[in-house]
Amino acid sequence: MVKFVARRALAAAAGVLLALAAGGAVGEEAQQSPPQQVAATNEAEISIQSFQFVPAILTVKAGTAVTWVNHDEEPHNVVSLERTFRSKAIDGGEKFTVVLDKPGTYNYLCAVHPHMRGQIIVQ
Ligand SMILES: [Cu+2]
Repeated sequence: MVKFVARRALAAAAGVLLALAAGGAVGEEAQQSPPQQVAATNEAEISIQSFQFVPAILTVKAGTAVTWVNHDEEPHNVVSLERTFRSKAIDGGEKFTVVLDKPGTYNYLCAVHPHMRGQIIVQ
């Protein structure tokens, strides 16, 4: 009887130790997991709508991927006056993306409709 009680006590103590060990392990795991990282938002969008670039002037940080989205039904294109980039015809619903790494001012137009002009300032 005494032996039996001792065993039960031992088992209970072992159970507590196991629980503590498990708890400790979970705690360590939580501490070791890396902090949540927010995805870099180095992306910007320019709408082509009603034969205009919106916004006409866009300021971004160097390394930003700038995407033009043509919301018109007519095809447009995007041609850098500094010859930094030049898209093919962007059909309605299509997109064109360029990554601008170097700070500076980039002027562009739609060669199909040269009155359509825009500017991107890369900081
Ligand atoms: Cu156009």
